[in-house]
Amino acid sequence: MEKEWWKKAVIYQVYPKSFLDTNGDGIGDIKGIEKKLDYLVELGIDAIWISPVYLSPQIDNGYDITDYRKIDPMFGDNHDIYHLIDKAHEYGIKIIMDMVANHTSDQSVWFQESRKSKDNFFSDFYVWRDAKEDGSEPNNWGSNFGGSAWEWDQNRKQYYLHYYAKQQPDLNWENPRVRQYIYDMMRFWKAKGVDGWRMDVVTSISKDLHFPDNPNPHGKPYVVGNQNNGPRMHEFIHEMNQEVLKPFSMMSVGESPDSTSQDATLLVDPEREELDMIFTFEHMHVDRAQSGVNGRWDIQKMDLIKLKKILSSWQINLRGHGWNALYFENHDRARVTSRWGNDKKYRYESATAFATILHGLQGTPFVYQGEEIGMTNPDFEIEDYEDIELLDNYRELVLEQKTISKEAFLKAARKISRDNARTPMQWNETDNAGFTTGAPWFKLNPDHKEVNVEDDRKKDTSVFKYYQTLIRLRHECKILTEGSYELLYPEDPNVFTYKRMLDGETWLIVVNLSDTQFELSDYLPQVLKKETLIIANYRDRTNTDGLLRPWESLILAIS
Ligand code: TEU
Ligand code: CA
Repeated sequence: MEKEWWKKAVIYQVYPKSFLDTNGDGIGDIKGIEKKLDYLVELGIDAIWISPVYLSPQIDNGYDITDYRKIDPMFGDNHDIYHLIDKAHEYGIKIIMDMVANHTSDQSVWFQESRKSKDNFFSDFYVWRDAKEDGSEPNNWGSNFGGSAWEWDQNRKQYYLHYYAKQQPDLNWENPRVRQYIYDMMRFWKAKGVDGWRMDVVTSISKDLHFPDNPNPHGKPYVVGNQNNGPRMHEFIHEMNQEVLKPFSMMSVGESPDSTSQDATLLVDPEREELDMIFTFEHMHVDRAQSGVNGRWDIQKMDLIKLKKILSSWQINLRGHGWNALYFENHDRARVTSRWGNDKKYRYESATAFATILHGLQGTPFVYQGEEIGMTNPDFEIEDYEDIELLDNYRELVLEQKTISKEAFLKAARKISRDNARTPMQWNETDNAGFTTGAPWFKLNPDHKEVNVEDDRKKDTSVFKYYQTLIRLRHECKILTEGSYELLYPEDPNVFTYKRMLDGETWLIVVNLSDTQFELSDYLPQVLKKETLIIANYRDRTNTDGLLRPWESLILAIS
């Protein structure tokens, strides 16, 4: 296998539950992924990251795992995934599995045993602490899904820690046996042919064992914080690298909610032998109000100047020190066309504009299912949503604490909630969009009559075709993988312009992220000897004359 194959690759994320159902039970399955391999080959991607398909009670859609080595019957069986891995490899596609090792499901045998007593083999597999004298939680830490991060266990008469739902107890990585069990599980999947790992909140595995209270400026009962980059994080990740990733050459991309481009270099510096890439959250918070009482639900208009600044800092600070993972969408993010684009009047244009920004950068682009046809956020009502994060936060903030109105919460949910990306994949214009012949587990986006794979691919303005070209460029043009980066016009609030340079060649990426038009020449060098259009999302663009129209994007080779 080519070393560092992922540097030239584009990786496609499948959220299996919503991808394709092949047995009519309304839930996407592993056979559904296999059925669409030829579609993915046509798109041109190199690897698939599959969100969790392991045995799970599905409290958090599979991010609560009961058995790491067993496929949940809802998705098929182990044989199905082995078959998929082999088939994908025949097509030249690599398989990246999701490793959720910060926590398990409370149904896992490890936890079931752990809660039985303080002195059995599994007792120390989780983070248990005594109550304070008054019986309350060990500290004021909050869970990401609302309430305390501690849950009382009547049997052990102790609290256990859970950064997410109370059905997702956090593993105790201080215990070497926990770590060895995880590494063994990773070797098991390597033996089945898995090529790499996406590591769920891997920066949370080391806890601050002093358990200090979090600062509480708004006087809340519980506060989320201090969950990442704990004291032994680098040590644990390095150990995992030495035990599994390096000897078995597995690719790794770690989810890293709290890293800035400065601390990221420690995680991805090849010499430190930790991870190949990380997913930062920094650029995804440019529409979050600072110091809001309601966390992610206090939103504001997207700040393009800030987005440019953050993406540029990652391009520059990681260059020569580590590799970027590039994304705008995944199963935790809304559809970018609706979130930051104009999904009504300029859906095709804004979908391709964001794609151009992302695929023009240095790093490995990740495409989330449906992003390649410009799928949008559905305008759901509260009753339509399924996600535990959204529903628990709604109950706590709107109904209990009343710090945000129902209207404001719903407005935010329609913009940024995770469920926006989890509606079934839209394959065609039929009633269930070709996703299932049964009753879908989750409501479809009503726009599937207009927005679907079959129709998109027939159009001149096809988001899919645009992605095909971008992905081909990533494979063929060294300047995209290796070229240096320079941001132009950092203070321009509407247009994102940057240069990539390699061996005397310069590419200019110009993307209008607004409904307004501008003089294109304002964004080009004053003297242009030669210009070659590499890609453009307005089909009538053949040269650099005229206006830069709403959401217009282009890549030019210039000299
Ligand atoms: O997400 C981690 C994470 O930080 C999210 O809670 C994020 O803050 C939020 O979704 C933004 O709205 C990972 C998984 O990707 C997510 O699906 C899981 O729910 C979570 O871990 C727990 O496993
Ligand atoms: Ca099914």
